[in-house]
Amino acid sequence: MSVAKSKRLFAVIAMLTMLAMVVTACGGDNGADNGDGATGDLVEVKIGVSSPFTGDVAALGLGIRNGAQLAIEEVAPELEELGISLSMLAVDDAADPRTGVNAANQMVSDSAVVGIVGHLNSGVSIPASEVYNQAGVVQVSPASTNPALTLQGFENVFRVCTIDTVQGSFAAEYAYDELGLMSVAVIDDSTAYGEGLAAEFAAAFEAKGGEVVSTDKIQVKDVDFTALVTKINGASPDFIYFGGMYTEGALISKQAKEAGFEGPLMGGDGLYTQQFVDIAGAANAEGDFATSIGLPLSEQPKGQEFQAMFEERFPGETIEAYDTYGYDAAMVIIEAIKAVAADLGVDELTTVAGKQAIIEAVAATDFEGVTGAVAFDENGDTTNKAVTPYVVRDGAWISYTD
Ligand code: ABU
Repeated sequence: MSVAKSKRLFAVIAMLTMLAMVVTACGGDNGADNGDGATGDLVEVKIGVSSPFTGDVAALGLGIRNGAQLAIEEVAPELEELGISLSMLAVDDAADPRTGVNAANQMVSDSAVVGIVGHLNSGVSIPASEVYNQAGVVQVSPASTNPALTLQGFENVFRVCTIDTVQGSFAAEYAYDELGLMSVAVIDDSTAYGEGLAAEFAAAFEAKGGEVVSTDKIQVKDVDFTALVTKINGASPDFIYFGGMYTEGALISKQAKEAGFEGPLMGGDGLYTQQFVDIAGAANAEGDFATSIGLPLSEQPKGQEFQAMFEERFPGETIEAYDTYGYDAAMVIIEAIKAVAADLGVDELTTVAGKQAIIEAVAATDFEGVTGAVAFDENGDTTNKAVTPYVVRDGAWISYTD
């Protein structure tokens, strides 16, 4: 390990002792706050982080928090030199729109919060974005892929993940051209994400010449898909496309295979976690496909560096699909904090003008993140449109090109 790397890791470990006292596992106000907006001579600044820390999709949500936490802990010593005490305010949104809006209100009511990393679910990010817009606080989603999020005309809303228009058409092209799959049963989970992705996929698949034999809706938390998979089996499509998250997707795969369906199930980034394989059972999931945003960790420009930091900080934990996006989303806000501190002074950071300047600095983002180049278009969408196909082989997701 290089001297520079050792020093960096040492700085991270030293910060842990301090931040462990203010960062808890499942939400609540994690920032050191003495009530007057200052910590000693330092100006107290917080980044809000909200995603599901509990519930069925907590694996992905906790990964986002881990990534953001790594970024905040990494730069905190540098910001302290500038007169800024930076901490994380982590609030569980439970993947629920109403809980997410409450989380958003809780975070923006703390005047030290100058930016939000969140949320995972598009169905949470979209209503919560109204709260951030009203409060004049920047939101950078690491994972919400529904196009509508950034089409609301809100200048404060950004995301570092690409969108489902890109992901859905990529999946359709991939299934039809690369995998030679010609007919599909489409299912979605009735959420903003699942509905949007399934519709994008189906339209693109039909445009290629593929046949959509059926379209069905399920609800999040449904567990019995017997009637649905029996109906799909009767139509004998080449595969099932599911727009939704891994919990329901895995159960559909399991029940379809157990009912004798021989084709694969395919879905989007909401399936790309080992949890999908574990819930479906490795034998049932074998050969299933998912697309996910960006590049595999091993191909992300700073993926190996991130992995080393992660394993040091969270020993025994798994890096999930959005951890590096949570890290880059936090870094987007951190870079903006630094720019505004230099332009206006640290005392302005938590004012209305300071938060507006942070929004403007985020819009001008241009740096090399862990996931690749980070910059935004006029809507606040990332300019990085990479999507990767994955397949389950021997009980684990691998990049399909491996
Ligand atoms: N992008 C997958 C999961 C999150 C969402 O967009 O709802």
